[in-house]
Amino acid sequence: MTQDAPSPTCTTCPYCGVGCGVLAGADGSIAGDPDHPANLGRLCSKGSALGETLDLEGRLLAPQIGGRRAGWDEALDLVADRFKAAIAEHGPDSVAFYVSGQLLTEDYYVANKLMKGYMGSANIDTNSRLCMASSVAGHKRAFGTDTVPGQYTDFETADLVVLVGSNLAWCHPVLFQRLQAAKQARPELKVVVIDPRRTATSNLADLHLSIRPDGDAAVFNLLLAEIAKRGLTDEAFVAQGVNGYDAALATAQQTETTETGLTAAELNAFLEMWCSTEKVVTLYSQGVNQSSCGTDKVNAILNCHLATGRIGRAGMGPFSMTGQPNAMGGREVGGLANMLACHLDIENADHRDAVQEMWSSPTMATKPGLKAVDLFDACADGRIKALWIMSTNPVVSLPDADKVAAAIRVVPFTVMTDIIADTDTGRCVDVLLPATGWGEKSGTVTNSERCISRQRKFLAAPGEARPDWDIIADVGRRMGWTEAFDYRSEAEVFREYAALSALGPRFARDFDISGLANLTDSAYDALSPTVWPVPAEGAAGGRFFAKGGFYHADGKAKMLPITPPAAPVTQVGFPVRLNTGRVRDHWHTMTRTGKAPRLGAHMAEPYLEIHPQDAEEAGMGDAELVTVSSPYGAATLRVLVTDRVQTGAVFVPMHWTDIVSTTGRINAVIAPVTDPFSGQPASKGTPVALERFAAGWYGFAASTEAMTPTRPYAAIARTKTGTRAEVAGIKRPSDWEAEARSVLGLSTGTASVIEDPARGTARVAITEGDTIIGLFFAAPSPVALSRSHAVALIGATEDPFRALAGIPGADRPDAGATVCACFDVGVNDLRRAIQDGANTVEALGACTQAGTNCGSCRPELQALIASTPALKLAAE
Ligand SMILES: Nc1nc2c(c(=O)[nH]1)N[C@H]1C(S)=C(S)[C@@H](COP(=O)(O)OP(=O)(O)OC[C@H]3O[C@@H](n4cnc5c(=O)[nH]c(N)nc54)[C@H](O)[C@@H]3O)O[C@H]1N2
Ligand SMILES: Nc1nc2c(c(=O)[nH]1)N[C@H]1C(S)=C(S)[C@@H](COP(=O)(O)OP(=O)(O)OC[C@H]3O[C@@H](n4cnc5c(=O)[nH]c(N)nc54)[C@H](O)[C@@H]3O)O[C@H]1N2
Ligand code: SF4
Ligand SMILES: [Mo]
Repeated sequence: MTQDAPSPTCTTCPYCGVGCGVLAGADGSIAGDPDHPANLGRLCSKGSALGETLDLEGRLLAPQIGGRRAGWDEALDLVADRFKAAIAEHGPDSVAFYVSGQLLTEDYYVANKLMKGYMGSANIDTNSRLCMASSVAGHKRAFGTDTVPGQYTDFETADLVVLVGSNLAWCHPVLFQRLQAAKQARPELKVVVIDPRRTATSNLADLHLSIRPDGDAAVFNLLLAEIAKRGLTDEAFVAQGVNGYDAALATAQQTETTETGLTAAELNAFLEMWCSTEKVVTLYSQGVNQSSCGTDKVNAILNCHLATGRIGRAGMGPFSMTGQPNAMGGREVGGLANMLACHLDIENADHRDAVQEMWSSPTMATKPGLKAVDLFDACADGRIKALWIMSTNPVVSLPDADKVAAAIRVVPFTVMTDIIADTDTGRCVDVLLPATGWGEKSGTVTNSERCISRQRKFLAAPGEARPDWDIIADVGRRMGWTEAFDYRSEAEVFREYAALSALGPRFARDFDISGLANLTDSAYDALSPTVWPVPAEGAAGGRFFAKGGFYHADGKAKMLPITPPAAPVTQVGFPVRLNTGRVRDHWHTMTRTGKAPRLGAHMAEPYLEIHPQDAEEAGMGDAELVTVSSPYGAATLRVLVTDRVQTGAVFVPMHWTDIVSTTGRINAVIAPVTDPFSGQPASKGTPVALERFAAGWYGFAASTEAMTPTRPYAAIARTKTGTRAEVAGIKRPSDWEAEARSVLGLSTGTASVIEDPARGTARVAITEGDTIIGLFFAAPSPVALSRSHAVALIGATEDPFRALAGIPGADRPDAGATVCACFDVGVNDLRRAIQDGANTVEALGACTQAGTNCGSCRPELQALIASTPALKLAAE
């Protein structure tokens, strides 16, 4: 008898805030869920590669205390005792949780209840402070609550989509693809990108505004003034539902075009498009939020939508794009130190009392807790005696990151729950607790359009790992609160939370999912994607604010007078502005995407984008190394000369850690400057100095072994057969074979060496029998050779000297750096195909397969097609 293959599990992608539905097979097969409203079957490169990240290598599989393996009882008793002791001796504000928008709603809910209602402090903050806090603060100032009014379909039905500080093509690829498809179907749909930098996203734009850094508020102030000038104010909407119009306009009218960094023609083109199009969506992301004036930028944008009444109707409205899979859910359950669950306010005694009553809790935090940056300051100065970090890696992601590492070590007792054994933060803590990861745990997440989706389990828990909510609840019980934390399933947690949300309407708040409070276990299991609100009675989902109905006490919204910063922040001695962000195929601190060889192949090392003029002035050549420093710290990175960035500004990705690089952890350099309203770090604008790194030699290595970063410059990436490394040193070694073996992590095998002392080059191959197990290339200048070819030779049968030739033979053309991660298609193959006549993305796909699976590389394919003839012209 044949057995049917088990049907795949319907779940949700654990990466970005688009929140795509995934069909996951127990065999690790991954496909997009055609029935999920966020993605309708599509997945991007990261989502498609999820199967490659599920292996157990590197996983934390048992609790550890001080580096030794411990049992759960011992570890959790210790956590409970130490938190209890700290509270008894130093009061509730001596303890803290630092949590994450990657926790599931159920995890988040239990952590928040334990800290705010039982330990009695609001010292629970989340990495969403680094991500969404300015949007939250801006929403609350304007709407009275943290509401995202719109829906994804608005991008498709709009006539103008303005992307502000968003690299949607790389960071929210599936939503970008939806926008791109809509534009293709309806070319009258126009796209504007506002970003100082040219990106894969700006390739789609009809207009790219390369504004002065932090020039956003000035642009939207000028827009508000223009709206008034043209008589486009929606008088009725404003009269009925908006306060503050006159003051906001009067301040906006003070703004000068020069404050934007744009020419009058560029600015006018934008004003004309916005003013002449009713259906406008303005999407904003980290270029807006991560700024010392982030909250003001948000309100400058909201002002324009409020003045015109272009909000909450199909195809129009402001849209704050969330980053993490459950950034939105965290905001709903009160993950931020200044919020209570269900969008209630910690500073409102009625709200507090009502939540306390529902929780039957012995105590309740009465004032906001410490925000992330302040929280780690309090660790450093000894105020925090016990700290628990969950599902975030602050030694990589917080600003002034070296100080954060030191601060964690100051705290007398520290715990971290993670899925990975060795992380930058894990190296600083006393107790490590193993969590189940994506595929092994179950619960809910909320995406950018307020859609609640289920993450479902399709794999067994590895080792002794347990779900986060279960670990937190266990500690609650061990601290003596047995009944309050007696949860037996995530469904039970969810029901309690949904019931609590009935407080939303009682206090005239937007968040209400009380209609889900009575879900049976099986109904919870089967829950299909659901947009909130879900009231106990009446219709669910939809948009907010089309007819007003805001959440300030008088039911009105508020426009705010915004004064843009006079000039971008500068500092004597640090003349360059450091902007940071993301790359297409990595997720944050790489603990998961770093495992997938095809994702590592897109960008294999940390880099710094610098304008050709600046590079020339600093005497820096492409592919050399540069040390970037601020008063806080330094990092050394590969130079990438490009006019995508403005002069005086450089861009560095945030992903590299001490685990995979010696000097790539850029947040050591970032200043701990925060927005005054939201407390969100200004991660996009640190004044820095640049200095060419005086490398005596550069090297490339590929090995069957797991290499570790050990040289003055080193960056390691996973390959299908082991690892690859970019390295550099100061003093040229005298024994290249020994150097190669040390870098490659190979003490056995036969070495074949080709040295050219006159040119300072060396090439070493290590073989075992006929098999190449290691290759090492060194030169006094950046090593030019086909990386993809060298990597492909590891584990292959090949003559070592032929391998060392490094230049592929005629039978093996060099594919070049990976562009399409799904089918491993390199840039050289693509250029050849373009020269052979494949001059559309579709034609390229037909002959190379590139871009035909997840589609994440399509913007790059488009750019390659555009640049290939341009290169020829430049040579003429
Ligand atoms: N591939 C990938 N995707 C991700 C993530 C990831 O790690 N990798 N992380 C997810 C998370 S948590 C988040 S928060 C989102 C972030 O998504 P995005 O916000 O789209 O990503 P970033 O690259 O951080 O920053 C966006 C852009 O802001 C620009 N910018 C810098 N300064 C300014 C300014 O003053 N004004 C304007 N207008 N723009 C400016 C930068 O040049 C950059 O291109 O991505 C999510 N998606
Ligand atoms: N310079 C600069 N810095 C930035 C940013 C920037 O643009 N520039 N962006 C900021 C933003 S927007 C964000 S969101 C942050 C992100 O920064 P982080 O949150 O620090 O980054 P992640 O790598 O996502 O960390 C998640 C951790 O949780 C672990 N993990 C995964 N699944 C689970 C699970 O189910 N349970 C538990 N307990 N652990 C799990 C992972 O192994 C990893 O260690 O970085 C911020 N920092
Ligand atoms: S766009 Fe990509 S990373 Fe984001 S949820 Fe969808 S598949 Fe995951
Ligand atoms: Mo984020």
